[in-house]
Amino acid sequence: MRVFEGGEGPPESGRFAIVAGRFNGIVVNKLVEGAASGLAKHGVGENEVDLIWVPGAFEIPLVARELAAGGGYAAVICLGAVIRGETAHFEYVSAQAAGGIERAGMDTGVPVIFGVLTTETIEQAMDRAGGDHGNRGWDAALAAMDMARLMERLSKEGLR
Ligand code: INI
Repeated sequence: MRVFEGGEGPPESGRFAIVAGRFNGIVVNKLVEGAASGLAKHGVGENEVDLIWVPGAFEIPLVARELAAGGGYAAVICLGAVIRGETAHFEYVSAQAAGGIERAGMDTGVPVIFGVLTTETIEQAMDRAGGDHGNRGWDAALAAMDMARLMERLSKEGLR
């Protein structure tokens, strides 16, 4: 049996994009910091990372898709914070973000990573943005490198 997995560290080549929603910026800034340090600690140079801000999580999918389709990125990392306590349209914003981010990856064949927090309260969001429950931005960066490496490997093997 042949087994394939991405593993740790960056791919041999390829840049990374981070698409971040400005809404709930106090949380999302921490996610961006987590993602940037996750990439840096694994040897991705600062010049190999582009950070693109959009108004909120609702706008992430469009930009993620465009970047995945045409930007030459190994992976696109989507970061945002949708907090139920703050909005009546939580369901719409979170569902659009999740579905659109998934579609961006499926449409383009480029890993598009879901690092959007969907929580009940701002406290829960802060816990997951460098607080007691780690940093989802860091986790998203690791998933991006893992998937980028896996795709590179599958390409080399002629499996995609
Ligand atoms: N955007 C978020 O990223 N998080 C939220 O919690 C949120 N709330 O609460 O509404 C939110 N709304 C803005 C939305 O993403 C769009 O930017 C806006 O609707 C314009 O299209």
